[in-house]
Amino acid sequence: MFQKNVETILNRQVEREMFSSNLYLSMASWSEQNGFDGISKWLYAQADEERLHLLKIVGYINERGGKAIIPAVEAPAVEFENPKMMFAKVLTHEEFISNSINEIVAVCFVEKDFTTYQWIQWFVSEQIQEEKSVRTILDKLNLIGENNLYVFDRDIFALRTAAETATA
Ligand code: OFO
Repeated sequence: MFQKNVETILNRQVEREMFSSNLYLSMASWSEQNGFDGISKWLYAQADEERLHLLKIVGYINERGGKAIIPAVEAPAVEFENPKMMFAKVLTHEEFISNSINEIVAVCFVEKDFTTYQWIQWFVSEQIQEEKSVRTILDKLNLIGENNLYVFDRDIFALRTAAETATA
């Protein structure tokens, strides 16, 4: 049986994934406006990925006989200081999402919903990868400094492709 508390916290996650997708879309758009085409491409792809996450949760809630709610979400920021500060925000946000997923795991455990407990493990692993790839980007930004952003922007998409190949 699908417990109400599990349904509620999964719907909360639908909202958070939708916000994540919009946040990265806004960052992608800012990057495009400011000439960072590589960063923008990375963030557009990330926004698409977050949308897939929310669709996965919507599908699961409905499949279990619950009711997925498509929410209105808070508007994301539209201005960012620079790529480094922006990616620092991405990391903070992903850490928030990891905590949010862990809270779902905890609710599944309390409710003894071991089906959802097992299903949500995909998100647990995904968060490890997402945090890792953003940390790699921040390390590179720290190494190259502000003067070599052109090179970083040219090469950033290769980092995404490399991370995807490693986890395939
Ligand atoms: Fe960035 O993460 Fe979705 O889950």
